[in-house]
Amino acid sequence: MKYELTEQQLMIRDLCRQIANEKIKPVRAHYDETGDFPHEILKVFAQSDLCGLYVEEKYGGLGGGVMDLSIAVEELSKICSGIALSLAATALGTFPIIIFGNEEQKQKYLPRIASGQSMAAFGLTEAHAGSDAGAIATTAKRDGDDYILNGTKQWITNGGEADIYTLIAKTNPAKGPRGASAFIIEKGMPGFTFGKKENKMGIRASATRELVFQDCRVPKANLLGKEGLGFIIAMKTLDMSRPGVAAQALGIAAGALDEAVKYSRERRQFGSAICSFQGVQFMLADMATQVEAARALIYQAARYIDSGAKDISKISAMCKLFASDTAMRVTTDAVQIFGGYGYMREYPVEKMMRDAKITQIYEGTNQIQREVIALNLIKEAAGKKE
Ligand code: COS
Repeated sequence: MKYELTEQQLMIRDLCRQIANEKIKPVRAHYDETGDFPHEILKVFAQSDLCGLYVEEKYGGLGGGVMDLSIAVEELSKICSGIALSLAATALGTFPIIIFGNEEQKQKYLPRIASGQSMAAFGLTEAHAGSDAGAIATTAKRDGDDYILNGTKQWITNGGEADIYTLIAKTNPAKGPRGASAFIIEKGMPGFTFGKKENKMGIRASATRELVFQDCRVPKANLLGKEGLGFIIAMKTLDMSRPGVAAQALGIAAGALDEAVKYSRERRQFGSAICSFQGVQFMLADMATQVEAARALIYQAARYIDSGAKDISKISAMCKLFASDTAMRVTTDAVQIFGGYGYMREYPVEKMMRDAKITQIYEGTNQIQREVIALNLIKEAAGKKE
């Protein structure tokens, strides 16, 4: 299939494919087993100019957008979505600066991220505020030219490894979501420490950690946008980043499909390769069709976002929903095609199935995606003239 990719996008795809096969494949089982953070691979991403794909050239990036990032994440995730996630989660932490940062903030932080010198992370979720993002309890109290932050963020991807954190906290708790604001926080600021490192079912090569703020003093210059804009910043950031999760899910599904096709040609039962059995063929056909449909939707969403369109919530939620459900179905079927071997750690498909699950959960559960899609549909219908 041709996807009308630009020269730059074809280069990104081929480079990521090469890195995934040559550098990541030999070590993915090790990182999955140990849960260690793959610093050596992150260095390769930096040396290969992959950290600034979506950052403007004037800040040291390659000037691409969500589409370029999605292509990279898809390719890397075919081999290890846990390792690919470091790149996607840095984008999630960087989008608030790209969308809402002032010139000074962009000049200070984007070149560090684009060069790979610093990773970024996004801090929204808390123990009692997951789907209900407006219920966060972390506070930021104004004190002269500073804010004083108190609270704990939970399940933060790249937590502890990133140097730059975009964080949502309440500056006016009485105002609900309208009382939230967004800040740029740097590792090492007094009062900012890291809590529990999570031991996860999948994407084990990614770091997931608590961020703890105890009277952490943050200069006013680190406020993103204006006070009270935090919830909108979070929502717009998620609108832009969800295709990245979708691309991760697509990569997992496509990787599992490749493995299943290969295995079905090698594995013999009843005197024939199992790919000659219609029961297996029907499964492979459904898997391939779902993968292709997910790719079409993600590329459409990414290109629409990159076009500068404003009404991106619905398509962004749709591609995340569809691709992650696809990843779960396709990886489960891949394990089924491998049979007993698929359940064993020696084969890669059980890892893919474990990795797939989180894509239905993070950056908004698929139940939240359905709600976003439905609310936008209803809003569109209400705005239409009869
Ligand atoms: N873009 C811009 N503004 C948005 C928006 C978007 N995508 N989504 C909501 N808003 C605005 C609303 O228009 C509303 O503005 P007003 O105060 O002017 O009316 C405000 O934000 C509050 O919106 P709403 O009332 O819909 O908020 P809810 O508390 O009902 O929550 C959902 C809405 C469920 C969609 C939101 O909480 C959400 O996305 N939750 C999932 C969070 C998530 O993905 N967490 C994963 C962890 S982050 S990695």
